[in-house]
Amino acid sequence: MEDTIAAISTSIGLGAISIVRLSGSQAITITNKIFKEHDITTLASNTINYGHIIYENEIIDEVLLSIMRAPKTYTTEDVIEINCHGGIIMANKILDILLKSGARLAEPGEFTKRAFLNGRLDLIEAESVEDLIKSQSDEQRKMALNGLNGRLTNIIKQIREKELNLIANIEVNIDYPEYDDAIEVTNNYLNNELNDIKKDLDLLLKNAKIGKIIKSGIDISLIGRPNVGKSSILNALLNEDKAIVTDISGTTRDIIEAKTILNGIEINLYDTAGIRETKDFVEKIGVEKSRNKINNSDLVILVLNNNEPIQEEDQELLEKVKDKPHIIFINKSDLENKLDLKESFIIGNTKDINGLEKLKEEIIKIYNLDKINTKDSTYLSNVRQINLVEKALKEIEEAIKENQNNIPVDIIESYIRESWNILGILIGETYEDELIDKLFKNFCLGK
Ligand SMILES: Nc1nc2c(ncn2[C@@H]2O[C@H](COP(=O)(O)OP(=O)(O)O)[C@@H](O)[C@H]2O)c(=O)[nH]1
Ligand SMILES: [Mg+2]
Repeated sequence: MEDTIAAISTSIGLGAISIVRLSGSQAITITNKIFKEHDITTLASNTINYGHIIYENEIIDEVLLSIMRAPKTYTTEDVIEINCHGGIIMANKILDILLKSGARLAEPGEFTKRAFLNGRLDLIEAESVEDLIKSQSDEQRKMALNGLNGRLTNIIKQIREKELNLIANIEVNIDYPEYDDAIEVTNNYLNNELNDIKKDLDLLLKNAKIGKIIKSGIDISLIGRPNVGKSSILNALLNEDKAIVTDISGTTRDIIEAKTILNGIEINLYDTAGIRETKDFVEKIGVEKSRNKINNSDLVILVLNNNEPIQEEDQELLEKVKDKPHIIFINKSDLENKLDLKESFIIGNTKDINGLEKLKEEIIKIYNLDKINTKDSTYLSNVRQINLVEKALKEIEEAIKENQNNIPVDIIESYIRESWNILGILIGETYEDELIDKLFKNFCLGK
Protein backbone atom coordinates (compact mmCIF):
# COMPACT_ATOMS: atom_id res chain seq x y z
CA MET A 1 0.00 0.00 0.00
CA GLU A 2 2.97 2.26 -0.58
CA ASP A 3 1.67 3.82 -3.78
CA THR A 4 -0.78 6.66 -4.09
CA ILE A 5 -4.02 5.94 -5.92
CA ALA A 6 -6.27 8.27 -7.89
CA ALA A 7 -9.70 7.99 -9.48
CA ILE A 8 -12.73 10.00 -10.50
CA SER A 9 -15.19 9.58 -7.64
CA THR A 10 -18.25 11.16 -9.19
CA SER A 11 -20.32 9.49 -11.88
CA ILE A 12 -19.07 9.80 -15.44
CA GLY A 13 -21.63 12.01 -17.11
CA LEU A 14 -22.85 15.55 -17.35
CA GLY A 15 -22.89 17.42 -14.05
CA ALA A 16 -21.90 20.72 -12.53
CA ILE A 17 -18.81 19.40 -10.78
CA SER A 18 -16.69 16.27 -10.75
CA ILE A 19 -14.40 15.06 -7.99
CA VAL A 20 -11.01 13.50 -8.55
CA ARG A 21 -9.68 11.81 -5.46
CA LEU A 22 -6.23 10.70 -4.33
CA SER A 23 -5.16 8.63 -1.37
CA GLY A 24 -1.71 7.66 -0.18
CA SER A 25 1.50 8.96 1.31
CA GLN A 26 2.30 10.95 -1.87
CA ALA A 27 -1.18 12.41 -2.38
CA ILE A 28 -0.14 15.84 -1.20
CA THR A 29 3.25 16.05 -2.93
CA ILE A 30 1.88 14.75 -6.24
CA THR A 31 -0.96 17.29 -6.25
CA ASN A 32 1.42 20.02 -5.18
CA LYS A 33 3.26 19.69 -8.51
CA ILE A 34 0.18 20.79 -10.44
CA PHE A 35 -1.54 23.22 -8.10
CA LYS A 36 -0.74 26.88 -8.59
CA GLU A 37 -1.85 29.17 -5.78
CA HIS A 38 -0.65 27.39 -2.64
CA ASP A 39 2.18 25.25 -1.48
CA ILE A 40 -0.27 22.61 -0.37
CA THR A 41 2.27 20.79 1.77
CA THR A 42 1.81 23.67 4.23
CA LEU A 43 -2.02 23.74 4.16
CA ALA A 44 -3.94 22.74 7.26
CA SER A 45 -5.92 19.51 7.27
CA ASN A 46 -9.66 19.61 6.52
CA THR A 47 -9.56 22.85 4.56
CA ILE A 48 -10.93 23.69 1.13
CA ASN A 49 -8.68 25.79 -1.03
CA TYR A 50 -9.33 27.74 -4.20
CA GLY A 51 -6.83 27.55 -7.06
CA HIS A 52 -5.92 26.34 -10.53
CA ILE A 53 -4.57 23.13 -11.95
CA ILE A 54 -1.58 23.94 -14.15
CA TYR A 55 0.19 21.45 -16.38
CA GLU A 56 3.02 22.18 -18.80
CA ASN A 57 2.34 25.92 -18.40
CA GLU A 58 -1.30 25.55 -19.39
CA ILE A 59 -4.18 26.39 -17.07
CA ILE A 60 -6.29 23.25 -17.05
CA ASP A 61 -9.13 24.24 -14.69
CA GLU A 62 -10.24 26.43 -11.84
CA VAL A 63 -10.84 24.13 -8.88
CA LEU A 64 -11.48 23.73 -5.18
CA LEU A 65 -9.08 21.42 -3.43
CA SER A 66 -9.83 19.65 -0.17
CA ILE A 67 -6.97 18.38 1.91
CA MET A 68 -7.47 15.72 4.55
CA ARG A 69 -4.37 14.58 6.36
CA ALA A 70 -3.86 11.10 7.80
CA PRO A 71 -5.04 9.44 9.94
CA LYS A 72 -8.57 10.87 10.29
CA THR A 73 -9.64 10.26 6.69
CA TYR A 74 -11.72 7.74 4.76
CA THR A 75 -8.71 5.54 4.03
CA THR A 76 -6.70 6.69 7.10
CA GLU A 77 -4.09 7.91 4.56
CA ASP A 78 -3.55 11.45 3.24
CA VAL A 79 -6.51 12.20 0.97
CA ILE A 80 -6.90 14.98 -1.58
CA GLU A 81 -10.13 15.75 -3.38
CA ILE A 82 -10.15 18.05 -6.36
CA ASN A 83 -13.53 19.58 -7.21
CA CYS A 84 -13.24 20.47 -10.87
CA HIS A 85 -15.75 21.47 -13.51
CA GLY A 86 -18.15 18.75 -14.48
CA GLY A 87 -18.38 16.69 -17.60
CA ILE A 88 -16.31 13.80 -18.78
CA ILE A 89 -13.36 15.56 -20.38
CA MET A 90 -12.24 17.78 -17.49
CA ALA A 91 -12.16 15.10 -14.79
CA ASN A 92 -10.40 12.69 -17.13
CA LYS A 93 -7.85 15.33 -18.04
CA ILE A 94 -7.01 16.05 -14.39
CA LEU A 95 -6.86 12.35 -13.59
CA ASP A 96 -4.52 11.84 -16.51
CA ILE A 97 -2.23 14.61 -15.25
CA LEU A 98 -2.19 13.09 -11.76
CA LEU A 99 -1.25 9.71 -13.21
CA LYS A 100 1.57 11.34 -15.19
CA SER A 101 2.70 13.04 -11.97
CA GLY A 102 3.15 9.82 -10.01
CA ALA A 103 -0.25 8.52 -8.92
CA ARG A 104 -1.56 5.10 -9.95
CA LEU A 105 -5.09 4.54 -11.22
CA ALA A 106 -7.20 3.06 -8.40
CA GLU A 107 -8.94 -0.25 -8.89
CA PRO A 108 -12.70 -0.43 -8.25
CA GLY A 109 -13.32 -0.20 -4.51
CA GLU A 110 -9.68 0.36 -3.71
CA PHE A 111 -10.29 3.38 -1.46
CA THR A 112 -12.70 1.32 0.66
CA LYS A 113 -10.35 -1.65 0.52
CA ARG A 114 -7.65 0.53 2.04
CA ALA A 115 -10.09 1.73 4.70
CA PHE A 116 -10.65 -1.95 5.54
CA LEU A 117 -7.01 -3.03 5.42
CA ASN A 118 -6.04 -0.03 7.53
CA GLY A 119 -8.60 -1.06 10.12
CA ARG A 120 -11.03 1.85 9.79
CA LEU A 121 -13.93 -0.30 8.53
CA ASP A 122 -14.61 -3.95 9.18
CA LEU A 123 -15.71 -6.14 6.31
CA ILE A 124 -19.44 -5.82 6.94
CA GLU A 125 -19.13 -2.05 7.15
CA ALA A 126 -17.12 -1.98 3.93
CA GLU A 127 -19.76 -4.03 2.12
CA SER A 128 -22.41 -1.67 3.45
CA VAL A 129 -20.65 1.30 1.83
CA GLU A 130 -21.25 -0.25 -1.57
CA ASP A 131 -24.81 -1.19 -0.63
CA LEU A 132 -25.44 2.40 0.36
CA ILE A 133 -24.22 3.73 -2.98
CA LYS A 134 -26.30 1.21 -4.88
CA SER A 135 -29.45 1.74 -2.81
CA GLN A 136 -32.59 1.97 -4.91
CA SER A 137 -35.07 2.65 -2.16
CA ASP A 138 -35.21 4.36 1.18
CA GLU A 139 -35.50 0.95 2.89
CA GLN A 140 -32.28 -0.21 1.22
CA ARG A 141 -30.58 2.98 2.33
CA LYS A 142 -31.58 2.46 5.97
CA MET A 143 -30.49 -1.15 5.93
CA ALA A 144 -27.10 -0.28 4.45
CA LEU A 145 -26.68 2.44 7.05
CA ASN A 146 -27.31 -0.03 9.87
CA GLY A 147 -24.51 -2.14 8.42
CA LEU A 148 -22.23 0.84 8.05
CA ASN A 149 -22.72 2.18 11.55
CA GLY A 150 -21.57 -1.12 12.99
CA ARG A 151 -24.86 -2.44 14.39
CA LEU A 152 -24.61 -5.71 12.53
CA THR A 153 -20.95 -6.10 13.41
CA ASN A 154 -21.79 -5.58 17.07
CA ILE A 155 -24.32 -8.38 17.01
CA ILE A 156 -21.72 -10.72 15.49
CA LYS A 157 -19.14 -9.58 18.03
CA GLN A 158 -21.52 -10.32 20.90
CA ILE A 159 -22.08 -13.86 19.63
CA ARG A 160 -18.32 -14.36 19.29
CA GLU A 161 -17.89 -13.06 22.83
CA LYS A 162 -20.28 -15.71 24.13
CA GLU A 163 -18.38 -18.39 22.21
CA LEU A 164 -15.05 -17.17 23.50
CA ASN A 165 -16.31 -17.19 27.09
CA LEU A 166 -17.45 -20.73 26.66
CA ILE A 167 -14.12 -21.76 25.17
CA ALA A 168 -12.28 -20.07 28.05
CA ASN A 169 -14.42 -21.82 30.66
CA ILE A 170 -13.85 -25.19 29.04
CA GLU A 171 -10.10 -24.54 28.91
CA VAL A 172 -9.99 -23.61 32.60
CA ASN A 173 -11.92 -26.78 33.46
CA ILE A 174 -9.49 -28.91 31.50
CA ASP A 175 -6.29 -27.21 32.63
CA TYR A 176 -7.20 -26.48 36.25
CA PRO A 177 -9.71 -29.11 37.35
CA GLU A 178 -8.84 -28.35 40.98
CA TYR A 179 -9.63 -24.62 40.64
CA ASP A 180 -12.77 -24.03 42.69
CA ASP A 181 -13.78 -20.58 41.48
CA ALA A 182 -14.20 -21.61 37.85
CA ILE A 183 -17.62 -22.38 36.41
CA GLU A 184 -18.01 -26.12 36.17
CA VAL A 185 -18.77 -26.85 32.55
CA THR A 186 -21.27 -29.66 32.87
CA ASN A 187 -23.21 -31.11 29.95
CA ASN A 188 -26.23 -29.29 31.18
CA TYR A 189 -24.42 -25.96 31.40
CA LEU A 190 -22.94 -26.46 27.92
CA ASN A 191 -26.33 -27.35 26.52
CA ASN A 192 -27.87 -24.12 27.79
CA GLU A 193 -25.03 -21.94 26.55
CA LEU A 194 -24.90 -23.59 23.14
CA ASN A 195 -28.62 -23.27 22.67
CA ASP A 196 -28.41 -19.61 23.53
CA ILE A 197 -25.78 -19.09 20.81
CA LYS A 198 -27.83 -21.16 18.38
CA LYS A 199 -30.81 -18.91 19.05
CA ASP A 200 -28.77 -15.81 18.17
CA LEU A 201 -27.53 -17.33 14.92
CA ASP A 202 -31.01 -18.60 14.01
CA LEU A 203 -32.40 -15.12 14.44
CA LEU A 204 -29.74 -13.63 12.18
CA LEU A 205 -30.63 -16.11 9.44
CA LYS A 206 -34.35 -15.60 9.88
CA ASN A 207 -33.92 -11.86 9.54
CA ALA A 208 -31.64 -12.34 6.54
CA LYS A 209 -34.72 -13.32 4.54
CA ILE A 210 -36.16 -9.90 5.25
CA GLY A 211 -32.81 -8.37 4.37
CA LYS A 212 -32.87 -10.08 1.01
CA ILE A 213 -36.36 -8.75 0.34
CA ILE A 214 -35.30 -5.22 1.19
CA LYS A 215 -32.17 -5.46 -0.91
CA SER A 216 -33.29 -7.40 -3.97
CA GLY A 217 -37.05 -7.05 -3.81
CA ILE A 218 -39.51 -9.84 -4.58
CA ASP A 219 -39.62 -11.56 -7.97
CA ILE A 220 -43.21 -12.14 -8.94
CA SER A 221 -44.23 -13.73 -12.23
CA LEU A 222 -47.59 -13.77 -13.95
CA ILE A 223 -48.24 -17.20 -15.36
CA GLY A 224 -51.19 -18.65 -17.25
CA ARG A 225 -52.65 -19.68 -20.58
CA PRO A 226 -52.76 -17.20 -23.47
CA ASN A 227 -55.45 -14.51 -23.32
CA VAL A 228 -56.39 -14.92 -19.67
CA GLY A 229 -55.23 -11.33 -19.06
CA LYS A 230 -51.67 -11.57 -17.68
CA SER A 231 -50.41 -8.54 -19.57
CA SER A 232 -53.52 -6.57 -18.64
CA ILE A 233 -52.86 -7.36 -14.95
CA LEU A 234 -49.23 -6.29 -15.29
CA ASN A 235 -50.34 -2.99 -16.80
CA ALA A 236 -52.98 -2.48 -14.15
CA LEU A 237 -50.47 -3.13 -11.35
CA LEU A 238 -48.07 -0.67 -12.92
CA ASN A 239 -50.71 1.86 -13.91
CA GLU A 240 -49.23 2.10 -17.38
CA ASP A 241 -49.39 0.38 -20.74
CA LYS A 242 -46.15 -1.49 -20.50
CA ALA A 243 -47.08 -4.78 -22.12
CA ILE A 244 -48.99 -5.13 -25.37
CA VAL A 245 -52.54 -6.34 -24.82
CA THR A 246 -54.58 -7.84 -27.66
CA ASP A 247 -57.16 -10.55 -28.07
CA ILE A 248 -54.71 -12.48 -30.25
CA SER A 249 -53.31 -15.50 -28.42
CA GLY A 250 -49.54 -15.50 -28.25
CA THR A 251 -49.11 -11.72 -28.17
CA THR A 252 -46.57 -11.82 -25.35
CA ARG A 253 -43.70 -13.97 -26.54
CA ASP A 254 -40.81 -12.94 -24.38
CA ILE A 255 -40.67 -12.17 -20.69
CA ILE A 256 -41.48 -8.55 -19.92
CA GLU A 257 -39.91 -7.13 -16.78
CA ALA A 258 -41.20 -4.21 -14.79
CA LYS A 259 -40.61 -2.76 -11.36
CA THR A 260 -43.09 -1.35 -8.92
CA ILE A 261 -42.96 -0.53 -5.21
CA LEU A 262 -45.22 -2.06 -2.57
CA ASN A 263 -44.91 -0.83 1.02
CA GLY A 264 -41.48 0.53 0.17
CA ILE A 265 -40.33 -2.85 -1.15
CA GLU A 266 -39.25 -3.33 -4.75
CA ILE A 267 -41.44 -5.73 -6.67
CA ASN A 268 -39.92 -7.18 -9.83
CA LEU A 269 -42.85 -8.20 -12.01
CA TYR A 270 -42.49 -10.63 -14.88
CA ASP A 271 -45.17 -10.95 -17.53
CA THR A 272 -44.73 -14.16 -19.47
CA ALA A 273 -45.83 -15.81 -22.67
CA GLY A 274 -49.08 -17.74 -22.30
CA ILE A 275 -48.50 -21.44 -21.78
CA ARG A 276 -49.87 -23.64 -24.57
CA GLU A 277 -48.74 -26.15 -27.15
CA THR A 278 -47.52 -24.22 -30.16
CA LYS A 279 -45.74 -24.87 -33.45
CA ASP A 280 -44.47 -21.31 -33.69
CA PHE A 281 -40.73 -21.51 -33.16
CA VAL A 282 -40.36 -18.17 -31.36
CA GLU A 283 -43.44 -18.63 -29.21
CA LYS A 284 -42.18 -22.08 -28.21
CA ILE A 285 -39.03 -20.52 -26.75
CA GLY A 286 -41.22 -18.03 -24.88
CA VAL A 287 -43.40 -20.80 -23.45
CA GLU A 288 -40.30 -22.64 -22.25
CA LYS A 289 -39.10 -19.46 -20.56
CA SER A 290 -42.48 -19.08 -18.84
CA ARG A 291 -42.26 -22.61 -17.48
CA ASN A 292 -38.78 -21.91 -16.10
CA LYS A 293 -39.99 -18.68 -14.56
CA ILE A 294 -42.30 -20.66 -12.28
CA ASN A 295 -39.22 -22.08 -10.58
CA ASN A 296 -37.16 -18.93 -10.71
CA SER A 297 -39.49 -16.51 -9.02
CA ASP A 298 -40.26 -15.94 -5.37
CA LEU A 299 -43.99 -15.84 -5.98
CA VAL A 300 -46.17 -16.98 -8.88
CA ILE A 301 -49.47 -15.36 -9.71
CA LEU A 302 -51.37 -17.99 -11.65
CA VAL A 303 -54.01 -16.30 -13.78
CA LEU A 304 -57.17 -18.14 -14.82
CA ASN A 305 -60.14 -17.01 -16.91
CA ASN A 306 -63.49 -16.75 -15.11
CA ASN A 307 -65.27 -17.03 -18.45
CA GLU A 308 -63.98 -20.48 -19.40
CA PRO A 309 -64.14 -23.90 -17.78
CA ILE A 310 -60.82 -25.17 -16.50
CA GLN A 311 -58.50 -26.39 -19.27
CA GLU A 312 -55.83 -29.04 -19.38
CA GLU A 313 -53.03 -26.41 -19.26
CA ASP A 314 -54.67 -24.79 -16.23
CA GLN A 315 -54.58 -28.15 -14.46
CA GLU A 316 -50.93 -28.60 -15.36
CA LEU A 317 -50.11 -25.16 -13.96
CA LEU A 318 -52.17 -25.65 -10.79
CA GLU A 319 -50.19 -28.81 -10.18
CA LYS A 320 -46.89 -27.04 -10.86
CA VAL A 321 -47.41 -24.13 -8.49
CA LYS A 322 -48.97 -26.23 -5.72
CA ASP A 323 -45.83 -26.53 -3.62
CA LYS A 324 -44.52 -23.04 -4.32
CA PRO A 325 -45.56 -19.67 -2.93
CA HIS A 326 -48.41 -18.68 -5.24
CA ILE A 327 -51.63 -16.76 -5.58
CA ILE A 328 -54.42 -17.80 -7.92
CA PHE A 329 -56.05 -14.82 -9.58
CA ILE A 330 -59.25 -15.44 -11.50
CA ASN A 331 -59.52 -12.67 -14.08
CA LYS A 332 -62.48 -11.42 -16.16
CA SER A 333 -64.98 -11.43 -13.32
CA ASP A 334 -67.03 -9.01 -15.44
CA LEU A 335 -67.85 -11.89 -17.76
CA GLU A 336 -70.15 -14.83 -17.12
CA ASN A 337 -68.79 -17.36 -14.60
CA LYS A 338 -67.93 -20.69 -16.21
CA LEU A 339 -65.01 -21.63 -13.99
CA ASP A 340 -65.32 -23.86 -10.98
CA LEU A 341 -62.31 -24.09 -8.67
CA LYS A 342 -61.85 -25.69 -5.28
CA GLU A 343 -58.51 -23.99 -4.49
CA SER A 344 -58.62 -20.60 -2.73
CA PHE A 345 -58.33 -17.65 -5.07
CA ILE A 346 -58.76 -13.92 -5.57
CA ILE A 347 -61.22 -12.87 -8.23
CA GLY A 348 -61.31 -9.64 -10.18
CA ASN A 349 -60.96 -8.06 -13.58
CA THR A 350 -58.87 -5.49 -15.36
CA LYS A 351 -61.83 -4.02 -17.28
CA ASP A 352 -63.05 -1.95 -14.36
CA ILE A 353 -60.01 -2.65 -12.14
CA ASN A 354 -61.39 -5.00 -9.58
CA GLY A 355 -59.63 -7.32 -7.13
CA LEU A 356 -56.20 -5.87 -7.78
CA GLU A 357 -56.04 -4.15 -4.40
CA LYS A 358 -56.84 -7.50 -2.83
CA LEU A 359 -54.05 -9.05 -4.86
CA LYS A 360 -51.60 -6.47 -3.50
CA GLU A 361 -52.86 -7.02 0.05
CA GLU A 362 -52.25 -10.73 -0.33
CA ILE A 363 -48.64 -10.12 -1.41
CA ILE A 364 -48.17 -7.81 1.59
CA LYS A 365 -49.60 -10.53 3.83
CA ILE A 366 -47.46 -13.35 2.47
CA TYR A 367 -44.23 -11.39 2.98
CA ASN A 368 -45.30 -9.44 6.09
CA LEU A 369 -44.39 -6.28 4.23
CA ASP A 370 -46.34 -4.14 6.66
CA LYS A 371 -44.14 -5.38 9.49
CA ILE A 372 -40.76 -4.83 7.94
CA ASN A 373 -38.88 -2.45 10.14
CA THR A 374 -35.78 -0.98 8.61
CA LYS A 375 -35.09 1.55 11.32
CA ASP A 376 -34.15 -0.73 14.19
CA SER A 377 -33.43 -4.02 12.54
CA THR A 378 -30.16 -5.29 11.30
CA TYR A 379 -29.94 -7.70 8.46
CA LEU A 380 -27.25 -9.77 6.82
CA SER A 381 -27.19 -8.32 3.36
CA ASN A 382 -25.46 -10.69 0.97
CA VAL A 383 -24.76 -14.33 0.14
CA ARG A 384 -21.24 -14.22 1.58
CA GLN A 385 -22.55 -13.12 4.95
CA ILE A 386 -25.45 -15.57 4.97
CA ASN A 387 -23.27 -18.54 3.97
CA LEU A 388 -20.80 -17.84 6.77
CA VAL A 389 -23.51 -17.55 9.42
CA GLU A 390 -25.02 -20.82 8.16
CA LYS A 391 -21.61 -22.46 8.53
CA ALA A 392 -21.08 -21.03 12.01
CA LEU A 393 -24.52 -22.31 13.00
CA LYS A 394 -23.73 -25.78 11.66
CA GLU A 395 -20.73 -26.01 13.97
CA ILE A 396 -22.84 -25.03 16.98
CA GLU A 397 -25.52 -27.56 16.03
CA GLU A 398 -22.82 -30.19 15.77
CA ALA A 399 -21.55 -29.17 19.21
CA ILE A 400 -25.05 -29.50 20.66
CA LYS A 401 -25.39 -32.96 19.16
CA GLU A 402 -22.04 -34.15 20.45
CA ASN A 403 -22.81 -32.71 23.86
CA GLN A 404 -25.99 -34.77 24.00
CA ASN A 405 -23.90 -37.86 23.17
CA ASN A 406 -21.61 -37.10 26.12
CA ILE A 407 -18.57 -36.56 23.91
CA PRO A 408 -15.55 -35.13 25.81
CA VAL A 409 -15.72 -31.33 26.19
CA ASP A 410 -12.44 -30.68 24.37
CA ILE A 411 -14.01 -32.10 21.19
CA ILE A 412 -17.05 -29.93 21.69
CA GLU A 413 -14.76 -27.00 22.24
CA SER A 414 -13.22 -27.51 18.78
CA TYR A 415 -16.65 -26.99 17.15
CA ILE A 416 -17.20 -23.80 19.11
CA ARG A 417 -13.75 -22.58 18.17
CA GLU A 418 -14.48 -23.25 14.49
CA SER A 419 -17.74 -21.34 14.71
CA TRP A 420 -15.86 -18.45 16.35
CA ASN A 421 -13.29 -18.52 13.51
CA ILE A 422 -15.99 -18.47 10.83
CA LEU A 423 -17.67 -15.46 12.40
CA GLY A 424 -14.23 -13.82 12.46
CA ILE A 425 -14.04 -14.24 8.69
CA LEU A 426 -17.51 -12.69 8.43
CA ILE A 427 -16.43 -9.42 10.00
CA GLY A 428 -13.00 -9.58 8.38
CA GLU A 429 -10.96 -10.16 11.47
CA THR A 430 -9.22 -12.90 9.54
CA TYR A 431 -9.20 -12.95 5.77
CA GLU A 432 -7.50 -14.25 2.66
CA ASP A 433 -6.07 -11.73 0.20
CA GLU A 434 -7.70 -13.43 -2.75
CA LEU A 435 -11.15 -13.21 -1.24
CA ILE A 436 -10.66 -9.56 -0.34
CA ASP A 437 -9.53 -8.77 -3.90
CA LYS A 438 -12.57 -10.49 -5.34
CA LEU A 439 -14.95 -8.77 -2.97
CA PHE A 440 -13.78 -5.23 -3.65
CA LYS A 441 -13.64 -5.72 -7.43
CA ASN A 442 -17.45 -5.41 -7.47
CA PHE A 443 -17.26 -1.93 -6.03
CA CYS A 444 -17.76 1.34 -7.83
CA LEU A 445 -14.70 2.98 -9.29
CA GLY A 446 -13.46 5.80 -7.11
CA LYS A 447 -15.00 4.45 -3.91
N1 LIG B 1 -63.73 -8.79 -20.24
C1 LIG B 1 -62.47 -8.73 -19.87
N2 LIG B 1 -61.49 -8.80 -20.78
C2 LIG B 1 -60.20 -8.75 -20.37
C3 LIG B 1 -59.87 -8.63 -19.00
N3 LIG B 1 -58.52 -8.63 -18.90
C4 LIG B 1 -58.02 -8.73 -20.15
N4 LIG B 1 -59.05 -8.82 -21.06
C5 LIG B 1 -58.93 -8.96 -22.50
O1 LIG B 1 -58.41 -10.25 -22.80
C6 LIG B 1 -57.55 -10.22 -23.93
C7 LIG B 1 -56.21 -10.77 -23.57
O2 LIG B 1 -55.57 -9.94 -22.60
P1 LIG B 1 -54.01 -9.99 -22.33
O3 LIG B 1 -53.74 -9.12 -21.18
O4 LIG B 1 -53.26 -9.70 -23.61
O5 LIG B 1 -53.85 -11.52 -21.97
P2 LIG B 1 -52.51 -12.39 -21.86
O6 LIG B 1 -52.38 -13.11 -23.11
O7 LIG B 1 -52.76 -13.33 -20.73
O8 LIG B 1 -51.37 -11.46 -21.59
C8 LIG B 1 -57.51 -8.75 -24.35
O9 LIG B 1 -58.43 -8.57 -25.42
C9 LIG B 1 -57.95 -7.99 -23.12
O10 LIG B 1 -58.55 -6.77 -23.43
C10 LIG B 1 -60.96 -8.54 -18.05
O11 LIG B 1 -60.77 -8.45 -16.83
N5 LIG B 1 -62.24 -8.61 -18.54
MG1 LIG C 1 -49.67 -11.24 -22.64
